[in-house]
Amino acid sequence: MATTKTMHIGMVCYPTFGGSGVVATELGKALAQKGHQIHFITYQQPFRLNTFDPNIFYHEVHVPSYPLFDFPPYETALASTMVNVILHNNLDLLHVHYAIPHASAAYMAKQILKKEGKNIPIITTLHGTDITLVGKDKTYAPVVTFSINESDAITAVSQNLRDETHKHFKIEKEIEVIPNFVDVHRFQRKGIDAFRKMLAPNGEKILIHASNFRKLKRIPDVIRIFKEVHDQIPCKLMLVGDGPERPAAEELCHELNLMHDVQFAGKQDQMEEILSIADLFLLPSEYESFGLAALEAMAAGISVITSDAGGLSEINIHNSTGFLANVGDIKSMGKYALQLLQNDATLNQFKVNALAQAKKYDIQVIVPHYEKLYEKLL
Ligand code: GMT
Repeated sequence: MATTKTMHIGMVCYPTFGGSGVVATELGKALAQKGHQIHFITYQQPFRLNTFDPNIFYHEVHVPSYPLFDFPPYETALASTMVNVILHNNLDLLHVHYAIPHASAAYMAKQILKKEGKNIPIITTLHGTDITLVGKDKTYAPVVTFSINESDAITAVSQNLRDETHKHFKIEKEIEVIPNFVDVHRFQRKGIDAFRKMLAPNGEKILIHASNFRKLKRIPDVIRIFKEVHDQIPCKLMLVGDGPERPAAEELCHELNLMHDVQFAGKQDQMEEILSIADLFLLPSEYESFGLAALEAMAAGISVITSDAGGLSEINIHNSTGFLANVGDIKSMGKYALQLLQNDATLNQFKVNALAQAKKYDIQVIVPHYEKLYEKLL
């Protein structure tokens, strides 16, 4: 879509491995390619911000330490950096991803800029745990509610997250659903046969899971689903990512005598290459507002087996792109996995369906919704 005006946009996100940072970075990169000037404001270079683009700028938030501070005031440093970046680069708007503490820091920056005679529209995109886990905790809830309501526009990444937000907070504004997206072209299967053969030299099926290994991802379920499959057919499991649940996951693999067929790949940023060798993606999470990792797998033409929590049923279509089961229903998920892996014709049809579904969430389809929203605000 051709836009009428080139915009100068501030993009605020968490830079670490996690869906919200991925979405913010990929959105910024896509907008930069369309000619907009994008200014990332965060405490560390976002991990997917790995290519040079003359339209992309990165401003690091420094939090000076001082012996008095047991808790360095990141939010204050962030708000001040926002003010400086907005003024020095004449930004048109500020888009913050993940409410805490980005929406409240943005509110503070907006008020400071108002005194300078500059009005800066704030867009807050809600991603999931900022609402469902952390945000509704009463330690944060009053500030989260206030700063979301003070945003000029609010978006949520799924209908489920919009509903959850209304359920837990008194939101007076409309929340627009703009779903997450994926660059389908980039995720097209690369068919790196040598890589596949290294992991599965005897033609074993490859199952894969990728996450930040937090409790909510239910890594033990991933391993136990794999065990159900492994008991029946030769297969391998690739676990991508790292986080607090990893030691327990390794222990469980030893306990179930699976270690020789499980690979812990650690944190990886070339997901498209890794996904291209897999047959089936597992995401049995306790909750996912959206499940970007599953969408990326589908874009690589991989069928997915997920729980039915949160917004997962909005992207994974039962008995078409993959299967859904209740959270914790390892037996059903194992049965569904076998149903696909033991029948190549069905598996191939599901893969085709998964890719077709991912195309509905292609970057080219979704990014214009953000541009339209920005233009409306300006
Ligand atoms: O899932 C995580 O642990 C990371 C988290 C984040 O904030 O980065 O992901 C959330 O945002 C992603 C992008 O919008 C969604 O795809 C994930 O489903 C969502 N995670 C949860 O809701 C648990």
